[in-house]
Amino acid sequence: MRVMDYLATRAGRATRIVTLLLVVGLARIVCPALAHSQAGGPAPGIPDIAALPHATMTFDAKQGQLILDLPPADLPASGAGGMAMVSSPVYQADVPASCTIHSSRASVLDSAGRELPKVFLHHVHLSDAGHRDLFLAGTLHLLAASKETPSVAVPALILGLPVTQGQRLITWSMLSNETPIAHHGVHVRMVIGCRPVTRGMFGSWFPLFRAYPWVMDAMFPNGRRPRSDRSFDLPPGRTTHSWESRPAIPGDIVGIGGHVHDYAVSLDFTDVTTGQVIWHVTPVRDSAGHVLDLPVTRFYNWHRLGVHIDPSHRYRITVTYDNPTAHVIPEGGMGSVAGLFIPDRGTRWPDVNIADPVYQQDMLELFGSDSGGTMAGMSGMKR
Ligand SMILES: [Cu+2]
Repeated sequence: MRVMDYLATRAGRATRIVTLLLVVGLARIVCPALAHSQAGGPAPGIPDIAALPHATMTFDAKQGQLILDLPPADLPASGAGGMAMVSSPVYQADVPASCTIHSSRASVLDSAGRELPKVFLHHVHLSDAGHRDLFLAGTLHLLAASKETPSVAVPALILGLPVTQGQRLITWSMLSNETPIAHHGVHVRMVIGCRPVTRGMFGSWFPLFRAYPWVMDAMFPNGRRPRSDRSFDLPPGRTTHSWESRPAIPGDIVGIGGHVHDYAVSLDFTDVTTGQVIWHVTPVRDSAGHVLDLPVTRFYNWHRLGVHIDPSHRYRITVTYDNPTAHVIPEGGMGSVAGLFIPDRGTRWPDVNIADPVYQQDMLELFGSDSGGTMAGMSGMKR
């Protein structure tokens, strides 16, 4: 464990975090809250995934649960007016049994196995090292949780994210301690509801749909990882950021939600090829411009599965801010959309292409130095 022990700025800007939780299910945290690496120095390169240290993943067939346990860490007490942060290395974890994921819950356990308050969990991530993301050539991000993330679930017989025995996943976490008490041997556990792949006449019918999480960020392809920075400065007045890409495979988007900070005025997801605005949302704000809520949209009903997207089209995320103050708000803006995606029948989820520069950048960011840095705005975040 590398330990970063630094002070969080108490008087940070009032950054409202709208937790991204889709009505249809799987949540992802999208606010890294961490600023840039300051240590500098050469990138350490991309290590061999197969040589990474292991996290433990077991399968409880009776309960239909994958249990992921990251190795324990020591959590120092917070300093005066600030919190201690501990960032884990990246671990590998092999899937012990084939199943379809339909729920997840993350917790932090002490050395005696007792659950600690959720506030200790800054974030935990689980990715598929061998498959790419829908819109980005980096690794497929499966699950994430933070202290704001409630347990999430989708109907197990209708939707499920398939994983197969022996599939290699990667996981990493960050813990935070705001208390003056050090905790030793603390570890992160994810309990992942995963329906066993059953044989027999009807066993293979369920779940009815394979569902994968997807995300687009206005700062892609940069700063995808929680250790890097996806926020941007807000000068006075209007600021717009956008990013566009093609999905790797065709399918249906069945739900969409987003994440913005204060002074955001709109977030859009557009089919650039046809000009159709698939999703336009205006954050619910108070009179001072603070974001109170960001509505989530479902694209399915009794006669329609979702919005079909196709690799022959380009899609764009656009976030717009209007900063009413007279000064630049450093790292004040973020914009991302996320949801669930159901691939067309017969399509195979694509592997990563290790020669792709975007994949290489993604891995360099994941494995890059995370020493140093500040937590500007961290404690100013509200939800
Ligand atoms: Cu954010």
